[in-house]
Amino acid sequence: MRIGIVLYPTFGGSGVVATELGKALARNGHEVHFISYSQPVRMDAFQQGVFFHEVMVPDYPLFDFDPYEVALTSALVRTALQEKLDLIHVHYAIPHAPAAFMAREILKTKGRFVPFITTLHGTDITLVGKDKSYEPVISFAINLSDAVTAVSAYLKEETLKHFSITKNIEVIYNFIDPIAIAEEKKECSKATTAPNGEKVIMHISNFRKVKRVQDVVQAFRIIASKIPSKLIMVGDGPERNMAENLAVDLGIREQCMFIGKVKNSLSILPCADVFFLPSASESFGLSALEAMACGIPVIGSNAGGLPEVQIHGKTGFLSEVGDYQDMAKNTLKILSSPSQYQEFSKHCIEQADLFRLDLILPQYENLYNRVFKEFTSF
Ligand code: GMT
Repeated sequence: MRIGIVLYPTFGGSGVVATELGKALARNGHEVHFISYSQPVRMDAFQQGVFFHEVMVPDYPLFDFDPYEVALTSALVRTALQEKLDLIHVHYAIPHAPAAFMAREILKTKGRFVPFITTLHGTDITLVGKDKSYEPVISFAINLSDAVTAVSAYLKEETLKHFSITKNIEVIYNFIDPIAIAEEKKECSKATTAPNGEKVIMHISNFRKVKRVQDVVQAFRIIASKIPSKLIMVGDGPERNMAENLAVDLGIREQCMFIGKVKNSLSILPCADVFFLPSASESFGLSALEAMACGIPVIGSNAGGLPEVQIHGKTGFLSEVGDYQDMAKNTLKILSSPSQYQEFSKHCIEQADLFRLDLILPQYENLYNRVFKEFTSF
């Protein structure tokens, strides 16, 4: 098949999932065309069957706000015609689903029938999509998609709760690629991050409010007061300064490393002993899954889709949102004995194995085939 994939090219989970999905589809013989405003971060080397089309938004002094959706729609129409796309798959509803809807309708007027699938990732529903400024358009674009998927059962329920949805939403979980993990694992050396054998607590995110990075720092203070440890904070975003200042105020700044954005989190994850994801809401928690695949137990919040990914008491622990004291207590429990830690680590690898790429990829391929057949049979 010739598939167009629309995505955010940045470090966020939806972009990572979309890029890894596209690369895997190309390895399976499909032709994949990524369409975005810049090259996806995880699309870093030439790969047979993978193409990138940059959406250019022309500068014009009249515009206070660049009409990205219009430029994206035009790019979709152009790419679909030139590359003879069979199907378009958009990741993150805003503004990708409305643009794909518009492109599909324009293509119809040109005698080309190109269905589109929308994958909901999280904040496109739970934070941004719900906002009244976007809701009517998002509801419409979801209902008029040729198929809709959500990355967790929680996200599906949230979508049904907050929008008037007439379309069936299928759950297709996020995935990990064991081959990529094995390759990246070689990159990281604990000798540099924890030279004196300290335990390493790690958090990776875009440092938005929803990630509650302050809870990571607060919990770390308690952990560090009991065992020699280091905190590695990976990523960047609006809450980074606050977290760094908090570390200073708590007198633990020396034990914390704020390293900023890392292109591929898999390259640093194996340096961790415990991974923290205390979000206020998390539709899936791809970074937690990646940590588990590396055998790293997860301390998280009992929020959103996280309980669908990790098992409380087996692959880590889930606490109530904001209860950093409980999170610290649970971390110390995991780290209290090497044999206990090994048990958690083993369960993490087993649990992450249920989300292997080779189990998830056919679900997308089946969906593509079904949608393509249904759409072209009219
Ligand atoms: O985590 C973020 O804020 C980024 C966001 C994105 O769309 O890039 O992540 C969302 O999609 C990921 C991939 O499906 C999920 O693993 C994350 O849980 C989800 N984030 C939230 O729901 C906050």
